[in-house]
Amino acid sequence: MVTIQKRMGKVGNPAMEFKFETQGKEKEEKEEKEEVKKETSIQGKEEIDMGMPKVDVEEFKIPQDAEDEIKDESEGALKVGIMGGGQCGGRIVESFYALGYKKALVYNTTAQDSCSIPNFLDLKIEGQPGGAGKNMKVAEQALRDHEDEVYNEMTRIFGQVDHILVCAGLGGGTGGGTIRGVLELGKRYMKYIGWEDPEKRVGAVVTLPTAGEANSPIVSANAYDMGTALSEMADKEEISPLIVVDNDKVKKLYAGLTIAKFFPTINNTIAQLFHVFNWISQGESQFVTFDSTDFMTVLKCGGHLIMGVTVVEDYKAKTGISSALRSNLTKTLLATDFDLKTAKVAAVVTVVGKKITEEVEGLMDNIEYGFDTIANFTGKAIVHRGIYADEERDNVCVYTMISGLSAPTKRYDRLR
Ligand SMILES: Nc1nc2c(ncn2[C@@H]2O[C@H](COP(=O)(O)OP(=O)(O)OP(=O)(O)O)[C@@H](O)[C@H]2O)c(=O)[nH]1
Ligand SMILES: [Mg+2]
Repeated sequence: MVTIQKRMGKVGNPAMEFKFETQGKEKEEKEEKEEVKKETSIQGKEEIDMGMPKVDVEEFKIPQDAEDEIKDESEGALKVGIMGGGQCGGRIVESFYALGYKKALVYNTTAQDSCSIPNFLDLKIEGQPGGAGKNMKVAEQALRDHEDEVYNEMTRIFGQVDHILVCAGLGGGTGGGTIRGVLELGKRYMKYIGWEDPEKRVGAVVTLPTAGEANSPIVSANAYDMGTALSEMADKEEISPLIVVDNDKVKKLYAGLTIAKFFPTINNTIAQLFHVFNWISQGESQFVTFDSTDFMTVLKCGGHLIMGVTVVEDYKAKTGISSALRSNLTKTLLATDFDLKTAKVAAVVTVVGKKITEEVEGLMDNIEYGFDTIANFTGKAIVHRGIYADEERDNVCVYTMISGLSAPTKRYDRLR
C-alpha cells in the first residue's frame, strides 16, 4: 500500500498541498547492499591481481562512469530528463528540479536571466548579450551554433532516462526558436542510449501567452507559428506528449494571484501535477493502483496532453464526486479549447484522506461514478484509474491527465 506522507514541500496550488513518504530506509538498505557488493568485488580483484595480464587502456579513466552520473532524486517510476530554453523554459525546469528531477539542463541566449540550475548553457549570440529579443530565427541559429555543446551536456547529465521533456514559453525568441532543434537532439539522444521508439519518448511542455501579451503582434505571431508547428508534430506522433499550459486560462482560473506569484504558481503546478502521476505510479495502492505502465501509455500515445486538479467538497453524496468533476473538469484543466472527445488515454488518480477512507460509507461507489464521468467526457479514451489514501489530508482530490488530444485549433485561431 502506498500511504502518501511527508516528502513534498508546500506548494502554490492549495489543492496540491500533500506530502509524500520518504523512502529513506529502502534507499539506505540498497546503498548498504551496494557497499557490500563493492567490497566483495575489490577483494575479488586483489585475489586475481597476481600475475594477471593487463591491457594498456585500463589505465584510462572513462569520463562518464556510473559514479559521475547525475542521480535522479524524484523517486518517480520513470527517470525523466528535463530541459528548457529561454526564461520561461528555464523556470519550468527549476520547478521540476526542486522536486528532485536533477537530470536537468537549462540553456539560454543570454546569461542575464537568473537561473538556479547548476547545469546552464549559454548559447551566446555574437554582439547580442541580451538574447534573441523575441526573434525565433536568431535563436534557432544560436542553437545550431551550439548544438554539439547541448548534446554533450545531455550525455553528461542524463545518462539513462525513460523520457525527455523540453520546456519553453511560446511567444518569445529563445524558448520557441530552439525547441524544435532541441526535440530533435533529444530524439537522437534517446536512440543513442538504446530506445527503439525515440519519438514516443521525447515530449514538450509549452505555455501559451495571456491575451494581454498576445496584443503584441510579435508575441502572438511567434506563439501561433511555433504552437501550430509543434501541434502538427504531436498529431503526427513525431513527439510525445505535447503538454500545453495556457497562461491565459490559468490567469482566469486563479484570478486572485498576485503578479509575483503568477508564474511561480503555474510553473510549480505543471511540475507538481506531472510529479503526482510519476511518483504515485512507482508503488502499489491498497485500493486501485495506477502503475508505471499506465503512466507510460499516457505519455507515449502522441498528440496533446492537458492536466488539472479538482478538490471535491461534497464527497459524501452519492453523485458528489461525479457532479464536481462534471462541473469542474473543463474549468480546472490548465488549458482550453481541446476537444476532450479526441482523447486517446486518460489518467485519473483520486487521493482521499485516510480517515475518510475509513469513515465514509459508499465512497468507493462515489469514486466509481466519478471515473465514469471522465470516461463519458473523453469518449473512447482508455481511462487508467488510481485510488490512494493520504494520511495528511482531510479531503478528496482528483488529479487528471488527458492525452492523445488533437490540436486546439480554436485557441490558435485566437492568436492569429
Ligand atoms: N508559465 C510561465 N510562462 C512564462 C514564464 N516566463 C515567461 N512566460 C511566457 O513565455 C513567453 C515567452 O517569454 P520568455 O520565456 O521570457 O521568452 P524567451 O524564450 O526567453 O525569449 P527571448 O527573451 O525573446 O529570447 C511569455 O510571453 C510568457 O507568456 C514563466 O515563468 N512561466
Ligand atoms: Mg529571454
